[in-house]
Amino acid sequence: MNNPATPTFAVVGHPNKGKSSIVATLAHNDSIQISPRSRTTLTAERYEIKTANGQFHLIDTPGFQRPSKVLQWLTEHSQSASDRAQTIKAFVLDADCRRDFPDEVELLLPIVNGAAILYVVDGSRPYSSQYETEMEILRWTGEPSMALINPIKNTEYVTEWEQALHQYFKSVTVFNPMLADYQKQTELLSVFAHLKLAWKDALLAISSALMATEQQRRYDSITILTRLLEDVCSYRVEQKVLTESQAQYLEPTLQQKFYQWILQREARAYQELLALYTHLNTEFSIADLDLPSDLFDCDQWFAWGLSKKQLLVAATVAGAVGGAALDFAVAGHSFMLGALGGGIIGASSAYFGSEKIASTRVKGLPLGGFSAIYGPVSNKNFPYVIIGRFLYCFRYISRLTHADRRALTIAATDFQQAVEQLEKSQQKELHIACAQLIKQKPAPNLHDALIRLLD
Ligand SMILES: Nc1nc2c(ncn2[C@@H]2O[C@H](COP(=O)(O)OP(=O)(O)O)[C@@H](O)[C@H]2O)c(=O)[nH]1
Ligand SMILES: [Mg+2]
Repeated sequence: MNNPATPTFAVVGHPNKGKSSIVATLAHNDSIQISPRSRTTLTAERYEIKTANGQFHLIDTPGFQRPSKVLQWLTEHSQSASDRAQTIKAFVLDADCRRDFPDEVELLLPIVNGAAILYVVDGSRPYSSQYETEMEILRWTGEPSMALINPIKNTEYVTEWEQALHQYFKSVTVFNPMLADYQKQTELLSVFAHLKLAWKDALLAISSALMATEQQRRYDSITILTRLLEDVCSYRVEQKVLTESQAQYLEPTLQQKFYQWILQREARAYQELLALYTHLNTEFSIADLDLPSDLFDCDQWFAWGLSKKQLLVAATVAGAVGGAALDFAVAGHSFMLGALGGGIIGASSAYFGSEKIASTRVKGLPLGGFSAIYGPVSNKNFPYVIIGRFLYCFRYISRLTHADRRALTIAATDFQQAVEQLEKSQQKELHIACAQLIKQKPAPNLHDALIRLLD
């Protein structure tokens, strides 16, 4: 039995219309079974969505199997419209009905117990009057309801569906569980707030809590990135050796150890992102995305980090090229690039240490022998590459709905655009923070500088 104060929705409809997908997306639960085979969901499953301002429940149900026979039973057992809700109750309690119509009993039971109705149809398949039987049965329950058109393959029949559904439902909306972002999800709850006044305050409070959670997740994502940057930019491997030449000989080994650690640290950040967005069953690897995946191949860096022009700007504002002589407002201006092009580009690539990511140093030890140290990263472009890769993965993971078990594609140049869209002072703050990281100095404004990249 439902607590009548807890907004509860039964997601119902024909088999294979995306009911479980919609529940997965709204419940942020990627363990819910979704399948192209019908009758994957055999019993009604309740999912509790808890927020700081209260909870709501979603009930995934099996699809209608024999609606005509069910409506026939109902009609035979009803005298007039005034007893229809009672007749539905009698139907779910009737032992013969439970045996003959297990799916319908399973899907109607939560509604009898006070759940509101979300009726799901596929907008890429034509409407037909066979659905009227299902809608008629739902109308008999007398419970508040809303229709969701899921455009599974395309939107070809959406208009036709809208016209038909409006005959049975006060509210009809297109809802694609694969793409529905946070706004679309909370919008759905807000619409429902106006369909059932008893739940209005609760649903509006839940919507605002969900919005706040989304903002918090964005903030926490940047915390994950900030820690990642601090870790990868300060990391070094060290090994004791007997002679200086042994240290040089060791460089490839140290380098490999170093690279491996950085990659593992980066992968850990992506796992943290997945967990933050409750994608607990999603396999994710940056190597699976259709972009250069080798972090240590500097030739591929323009796919991730700043453009050449942006690197020049960064070098300028971080104070390495031309010092105070270059005003940030003109840095990167096409006139300046044209006039000074070669020289400045050369200077900035010297500033960024174009080829090497890090190098080996050898240090004499007080008690004899030497220490070979690889790292930390000296290439000033490196933080931007890490940021670019992270933002790419952030966009992927934060937009991935819990119904979507496939891969998304996202433009690789997003990071360069995000930097362009910052105000000059914000760009400057970012460049200075990145330069501080490479200088092994504290970068207190790093989090603030990074979070603006999400806007
Ligand atoms: N492309 C696409 N496929 C969808 C969408 N919604 C559901 N599907 C697919 O349709 C099939 C049935 O989905 P499911 O949620 O299990 O439907 P249910 O039987 O109504 O619970 C699955 O293969 C889903 O991946 C959608 O919006 N877009
Ligand atoms: Mg299902």
